[in-house]
Amino acid sequence: MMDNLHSISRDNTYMILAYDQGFEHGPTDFDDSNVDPYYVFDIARHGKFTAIACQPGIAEKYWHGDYKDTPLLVKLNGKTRLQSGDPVSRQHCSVRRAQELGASAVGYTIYLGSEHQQTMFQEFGSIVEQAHEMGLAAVCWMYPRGSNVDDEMATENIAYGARIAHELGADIVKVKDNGDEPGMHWAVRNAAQTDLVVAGGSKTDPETFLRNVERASNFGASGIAVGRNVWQSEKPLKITAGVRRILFDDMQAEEILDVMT
Ligand code: FBP
Repeated sequence: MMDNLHSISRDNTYMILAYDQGFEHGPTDFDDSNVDPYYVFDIARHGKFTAIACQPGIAEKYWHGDYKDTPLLVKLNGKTRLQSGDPVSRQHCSVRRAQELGASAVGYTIYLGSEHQQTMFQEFGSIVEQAHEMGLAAVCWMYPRGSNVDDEMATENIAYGARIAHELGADIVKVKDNGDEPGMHWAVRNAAQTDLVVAGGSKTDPETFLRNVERASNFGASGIAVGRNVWQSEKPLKITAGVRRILFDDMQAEEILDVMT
């Protein structure tokens, strides 16, 4: 395992807080509290997340002082919801800039099946090369999406994405979980030596969310990289404590929910 994978994981497990939704979705995801990056950085620190993922502008202005206790994962591309046609997300931040900001890892989203997938493969390929030269980990957000994709959540497409991320050299691949446990295990197998983590999705109730985290652990995911289910929660640190117990203490969602209620 490369050193920087160690620095964004604990016990070979990732608990990453994602905060790039302001770019991807816009202010509709935010309320009066979580619109403030400090609010989310506080959750990352006090909740003992193993890394925080954000865009470079946020990292530059907010990741300082005690917030640096949480390792930094800088996203190098992004697209908005004000974009039509097959999805493409181009690199807007260099690996060098991410390193200067203090990142341990860099992230990049690929839309598998988009007419523009080759552009994203090429950009991510160069990112992997540069990141590894600089000792940074390369994380691939891999989402099947576009005119060639009938079902973004089909097991076959998720597993295909996991494999491509592995073959492109990603250290970590982040995918959505479609709830099909054997199918997701197949995706883990296809990711092979690339660690697979799951995204959280739009906010659901704590019970469903914690059961999803438990399922991810069961099918062999190396952790999670979630956002809205934590920082949109009324009790973000309580939900985070539950996630930690599942990921690091092998507790069942059931046991945690008993204590939580
Ligand atoms: P959530 O846990 O809030 O779903 O975040 C995971 C994530 O991958 C974010 O990093 C990203 O902004 C978002 O989902 C993109 O998802 P989509 O493109 O499906 O809206």
